[in-house]
Amino acid sequence: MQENYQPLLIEQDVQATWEASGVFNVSESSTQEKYYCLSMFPYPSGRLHMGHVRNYTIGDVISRYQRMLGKNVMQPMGWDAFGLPAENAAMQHGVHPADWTYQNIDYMRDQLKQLGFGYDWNRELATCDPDYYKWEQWFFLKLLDKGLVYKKTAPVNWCPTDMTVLANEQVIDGCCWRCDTKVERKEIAQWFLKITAYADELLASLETLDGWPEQVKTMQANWIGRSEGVEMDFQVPELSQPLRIYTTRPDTLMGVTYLAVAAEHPLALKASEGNESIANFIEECKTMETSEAAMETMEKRGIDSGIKALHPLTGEAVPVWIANFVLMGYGTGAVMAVPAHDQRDYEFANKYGIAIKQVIFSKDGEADDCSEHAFTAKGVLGHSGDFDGLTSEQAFVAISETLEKADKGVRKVNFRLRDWGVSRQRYWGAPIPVIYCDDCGTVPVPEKDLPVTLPRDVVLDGSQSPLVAHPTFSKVDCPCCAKPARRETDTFDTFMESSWYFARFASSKADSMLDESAKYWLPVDHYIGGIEHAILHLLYARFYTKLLRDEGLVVCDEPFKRLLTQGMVLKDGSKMSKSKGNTVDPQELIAQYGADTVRLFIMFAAPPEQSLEWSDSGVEGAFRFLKRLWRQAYLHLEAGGSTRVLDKATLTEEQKVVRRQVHQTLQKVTHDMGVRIIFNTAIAANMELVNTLSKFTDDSDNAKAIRQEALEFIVLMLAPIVPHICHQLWQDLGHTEALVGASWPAVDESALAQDTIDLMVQVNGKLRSKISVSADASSEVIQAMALNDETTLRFIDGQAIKKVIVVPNKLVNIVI
Ligand code: OVH
Ligand code: ZN
Repeated sequence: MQENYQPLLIEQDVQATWEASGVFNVSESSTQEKYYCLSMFPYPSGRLHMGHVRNYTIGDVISRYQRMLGKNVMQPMGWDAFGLPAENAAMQHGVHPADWTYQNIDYMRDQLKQLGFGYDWNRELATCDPDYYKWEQWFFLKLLDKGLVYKKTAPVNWCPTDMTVLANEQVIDGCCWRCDTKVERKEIAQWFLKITAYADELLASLETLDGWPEQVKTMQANWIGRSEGVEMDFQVPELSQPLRIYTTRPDTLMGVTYLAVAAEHPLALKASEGNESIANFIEECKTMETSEAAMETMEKRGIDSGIKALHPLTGEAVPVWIANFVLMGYGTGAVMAVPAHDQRDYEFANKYGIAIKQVIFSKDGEADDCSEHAFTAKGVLGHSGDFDGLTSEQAFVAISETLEKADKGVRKVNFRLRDWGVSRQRYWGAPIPVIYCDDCGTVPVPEKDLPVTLPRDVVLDGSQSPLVAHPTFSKVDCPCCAKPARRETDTFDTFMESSWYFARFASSKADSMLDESAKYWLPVDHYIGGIEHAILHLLYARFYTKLLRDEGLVVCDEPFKRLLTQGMVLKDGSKMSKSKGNTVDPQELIAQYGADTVRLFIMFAAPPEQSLEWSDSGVEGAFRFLKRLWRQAYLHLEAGGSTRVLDKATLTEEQKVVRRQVHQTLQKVTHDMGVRIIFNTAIAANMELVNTLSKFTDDSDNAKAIRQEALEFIVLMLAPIVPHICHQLWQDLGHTEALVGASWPAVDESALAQDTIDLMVQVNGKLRSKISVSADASSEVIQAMALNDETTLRFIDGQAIKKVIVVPNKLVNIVI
C-alpha cells in the first residue's frame, strides 16, 4: 500500500473500474427492491457550480447507501437543455444555441464523472434532442384531443423598440434589458394546459406525501389556494350584463362601498367612451407589468367609472371604479371592495375619499377600530340589518342562503391556481405541433409527421423569433386540405420538458413516450433539488404524473415519494454569484484536493436542508481527515494487518471499549444516514472513531482483529460519501471483490453490551468529574461512589451536602 494519500493518483483509476464493470447501469429486477434516486437535472449552463456539486453529492450518497442495503438502485442524469441562456450566448458569442448547449453538456458530463457520481449513463438524455421532445409534442396532441389544452389570449411583455416579446427575466424594473424602453403589455393568443381541472386532486393528494417537507406542501397548497365563498351579481342598470364578483367574505357584504373592475373590463371600455381621463388611465394600465411580484408592490391606482351598480341586498347604488390591481384574466375581472375589512381596499378608499363602513366587530373585546387600518379578523356583525348579531361564520351561511333564494348568488369553491400558459415566443424550445389553415382552422400535426424539429439555419438578433420568418419552417401545407398554411412558431415553456423527464429516464430507449419500465421504476423514491423549485416545477411534475396516469402510461398518482430540498451554498453569508465575485470553482478544488475531499467537505459542513457556508479551512480539514484515515490503515497494514478471528471471550477492558465504540458508531451512522438523512453527524462519529484508533496502541492479535474490523467498518460507512479512497482502502485491507458490491455492515449487539457505564458528576449543576459504575448499580451505590470520588470531594471542599440527585444512566448532581 502507498504510504501517503494521493487522491489524484487513485480517483481516475477507480472511476475507470466503475465504468468498465458497468455497475451503475441497471435494469428491472424481480428479486431486488427497486430504489429510484434522482437529483434535479441541470441546465447545461457551462460548468458546474457549488450548488450543483452539493445537489449531486447528496443524491449520490443516498444512492450508494441504498445500494449497500441491497436495493436495485437507479440514478440517472441528463440535461434540461432548452431555454433563454443558449439564445443569449448565441447573440453574445455568435455560437449556435445547439452547439453552445452540446459543448456545455460535454464539459459538464466530464465534470460529473470526475466527481465520481454513480450514474447510469446509458439513460442520459438531453431535452433538446428531437427523440425527447417528439414525445412531448405527441402528448400535447393527446391532451388537445382530450380537451385539456386550449388557446386564449394572454398578456406578454412587449418591447416596442425591439419589436419583440420579452421573457420575465428580460424585464428589468419595467424596462427592456437591451434597450431600456418601457415594456408594454400586449395580449396575444397562447396555448394553455388545463391544470385547473386537476386543482382538487393536486391539493388533496398533498396529504399523501408523507416524505415531503411540510413547508413545501404548504407552499403548494397556498399556490393552489382553494377557497370557499360566494359568487354574486351586482346589477348595472346602464349595462345589459350584471357585474359578477366572487368573495370569500360574504359576511362583510353590507360593508361594500365600491366595486373595482380591470382596465380591460367591458364596463371600463364603455366608461371610457367620450371620457378622456378614463381612456388615458386605461392606456396607462397597458404598460404595467403583470407578474405577481410587481402586482404586490406597485402603487394601487384607480379612477371612478361614473357607473353605478346595485347592491344585491339593499339595492343601494354603489360606485364602480377602474383599478390597476384587478386583472381581467383573473376570475371575473371585477371585485367587491370592503375597505373596513380589507387592507388593500382600505388604502384605496382612503386615497380616493371613498366611504369606509364597518360591519364586523370583535367578539372578545380585541381592538376592532377601523380608524388606522382595516379590521380583517372575523367577528360579530353590526350595521347589517337582519344579520346583526350573527357571527361571521353564521353570517356566511345566512347571507349566502339569502342570495341563493333571491337567485342573486351561489356558494362556490374557487381556486387561486390559473391554467398553465405554455407558449413562448422563442427559438430555443420544443416547437408546438399545430398548423393554422385559413380553411381548416387549427390543425394538429399528424402523428406520422412528428417530431416537428427545430430548424438549425437561423440567425438570432434579439428581435422576433427567427422561426416566424423562417422560409421552410413557418410555411407548410395543411395536413387536411393540402393548401398553403402556417405553422405555429411558438415553442413550449421549458417547464414542459422538466415535467416528465423523471419518467423518460425509466424508459429512456422506448420507441413510445413511456413503456412498462416506467411502471416498474416510478415513483421516484427520493428526489433532491433546490427550494426554488418548491412551487412551479414540482406542481407541474405532479400534474403531469396525473395526466400520464390517466393516459395509462404510469400507475402512480404522485411522482416523488420523498423530497429533499437542499439549502443554498453561501460565501460570507451571501449567495455565491459571478457578479459578486465570490464564487468558488469546483473544478479548481477537484484539481487541488481530489473529488473525495470536495464531497466530504460538502457533506460535513451542514445538514442537507440547511444552507452551507463555504470555508477554505473546512476543505483543508476534510483533506486532513482523509490523510489521517489513510495513515491508520497504512500503519495497521505495515504492522502485518490481521487475518485472525476475534476471540470475544478473552478481550481486555480497553479492547472491549474500542470495539464497543466501533459498533456504537455503526449504529449511529446507520440511523443518521438511513433514517434522519443527516450526514455531518455520521461523518463526525467516524472522525472520533479514527481518533480512538490513533490512540489505541495495543498490538496483540485481538487488538489487530479489532483494528481490522474498525477500519473495514469505517471504509464501509464512508463509502457512500468518499467512494474513491474507500475503494482503494478496501482492496488494501485485503478484499478482492470491489467495494461497490459490498453490503452495509450489521451491528453486533453483544459488542454494545456494557458492564460499566460512565456517569457525569456535577456539583451545584456544574460538571466536575466522571465516575464509572457497574451497569446495574443501584441509586445508593452510585451516590456513595460519587461522594467518594476524589475530584468531586475537592469541589465539595468539606461543605455540608444538601441534596444528591441521581439521573439514571446520565449523571449525579450534588447540591451544597
Ligand atoms: N434544470 C432545473 C435547474 O434548476 C431543474 C429542473 C428539474 C426544473 C443545483 C447555488 C445555487 C450556487 C452556488 C455557487 C455558485 C452559483 C440546485 C450558484 C438546483 C437544482 C440542481 C440543478 C441549485 C440550488 C440553488 N443554489 N445553491 N447554490 N437546473 O442547473 O439550475 O436547485 O436542484 O442543482 O440546477 S440548475
Ligand atoms: Zn386546411
